[in-house]
Amino acid sequence: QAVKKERIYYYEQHKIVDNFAQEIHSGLSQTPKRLSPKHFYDQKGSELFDQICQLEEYYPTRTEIALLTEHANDFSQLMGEQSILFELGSGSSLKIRILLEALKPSRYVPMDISKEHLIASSNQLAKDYPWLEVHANRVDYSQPWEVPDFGPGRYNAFFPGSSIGNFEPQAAVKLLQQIAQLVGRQGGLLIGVDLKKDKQRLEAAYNDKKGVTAAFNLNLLHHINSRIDSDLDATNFSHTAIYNEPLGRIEMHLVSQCSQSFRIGEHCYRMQKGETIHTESSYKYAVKEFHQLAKLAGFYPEKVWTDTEQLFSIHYLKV
Ligand code: AVI
Repeated sequence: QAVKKERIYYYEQHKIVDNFAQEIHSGLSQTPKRLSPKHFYDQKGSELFDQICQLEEYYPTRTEIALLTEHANDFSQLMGEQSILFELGSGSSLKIRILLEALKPSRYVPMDISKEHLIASSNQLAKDYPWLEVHANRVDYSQPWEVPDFGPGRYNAFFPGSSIGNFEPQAAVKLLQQIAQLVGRQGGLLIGVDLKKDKQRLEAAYNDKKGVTAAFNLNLLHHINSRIDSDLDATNFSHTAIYNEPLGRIEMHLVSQCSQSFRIGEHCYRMQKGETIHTESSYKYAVKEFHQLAKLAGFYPEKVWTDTEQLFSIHYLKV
């Protein structure tokens, strides 16, 4: 059921269950301990992520924006005008603006977990592009979701930022399958994917000199403290990010600086000095590898764009 909010339509189709405390407990009960990267993004975490995107070492954002700007005409030819455009994890408004201006879709359907962010950014876009109908959908990708049916038309989805890399490959295939269903036959997906490259460059991007990525990682502990009564002390942890070359992924961890025990809610946990909590994986895919993944999900690769340094790729996939 759509609700009209100022300039936009807003939908919250499925009941989004808040499993925060339970997810934290289940992650910290595993060996090795792990927490889902989706819990990075409270207010502070989202601000820190915006800062990461501006860092000199963090090449993905500016490289993707340059690619989008350079090839905007290609996208409108491939995806067609007057289409229905979904955006997954509508985080960066700069990227979507490039695409909206090139494609001039009749409907824009941003999908995001954060209600406040979703409504605020949707209203701003609706204000700046008065010709655009905006249908904001609140969605948690880790729970079953569906979006309203908009009837016949050309459906395309946009999934920028290499966020697909934060899913385990099996889960990534599942999510791509859901997107294929969303856009239907003849539909397409424009997706940004970070490329494999040398270890040094990758590790520098996740261990920036200013320590913003470290603050982003450690903020997960502050986020837990703010939502659950606990005696967790973030100063007992440090940030590390390493490239796990055999698995093709950057791994972020929080390293326990001492032997410690802490309580979160009614549960107690122990950690040895040097033991870690695995907080994020960021998979990197060579073009061919990503094509394989996309095919497993029922897409076929139509076109791919990369920058001259081979840092980042944008794929257009078709169902
Ligand atoms: C959102 N995601 C694609 C980012 C990444 O690069 O995996 C999250 C991030 N983690 C540390 N820096 C940025």
